Amino acid sequence: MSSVPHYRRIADSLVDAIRSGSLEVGARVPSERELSAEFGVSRMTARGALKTLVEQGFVNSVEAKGYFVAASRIDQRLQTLTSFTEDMRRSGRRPSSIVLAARKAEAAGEVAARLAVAEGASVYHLLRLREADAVPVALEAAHIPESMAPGLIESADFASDSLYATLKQRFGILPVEAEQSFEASAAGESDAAILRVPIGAPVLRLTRLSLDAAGRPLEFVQSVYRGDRFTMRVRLAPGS
Ligand code: 16G
Repeated sequence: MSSVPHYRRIADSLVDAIRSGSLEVGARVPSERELSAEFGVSRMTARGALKTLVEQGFVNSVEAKGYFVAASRIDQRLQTLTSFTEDMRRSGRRPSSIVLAARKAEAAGEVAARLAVAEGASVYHLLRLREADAVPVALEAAHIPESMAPGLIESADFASDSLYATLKQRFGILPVEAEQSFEASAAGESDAAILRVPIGAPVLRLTRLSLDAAGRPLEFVQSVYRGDRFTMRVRLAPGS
């Protein structure tokens, strides 16, 4: 008898089927009843296997309908200072955006402090729902001092244009250094509606402060990333 618990063995064999493509994204996963018959285990064991797969993000549970193979997660490398557009292209996905706000605003509070501008200074506010293969995956609220890129909002259509590419091509500036933070959180009512996840679904709250080559703050971004769509990955160097 193997020491691997039955539920684990069943979960592993379903993961193999998902990885090999014999169970495709969106396909229905065998039900508790079908798994218990196929593997000769109790319904409770079969349920344990399905629960494990949901927790690992391989399948979604749809109430009263069953279990379905989830779209695979976006493998987000954190080593390099790249844009959403570049990240999605690298992972073989098509990026798009829905612009929810693109306007001039007065810097206040944390935004002013992080961008090191005076309260009331003019900043661009760009709020975008970011999509990967037309699926909403992140909500990004960027603030950019107007003085860094005068006319930025008017000079591009951010439904299709990349912010970083626009900054580079039109203004000759690039973020060359950034500090990014991550916090686990739960989607509130409005984030949930925009990201099309249930209220309370896991999300990551990210902030990024990017600096240009001269060390000047270029953008301060507060983002909400869907917890079920990303794996954040970083390579660690040996400690000293
Ligand atoms: C990334 C950045 C964001 C930046 C955006 C530009 C985070 C966590 N990431 O999503 O700061 O504004 O790329 O993307 O904030 P774009 O060039 O595709 O518009």
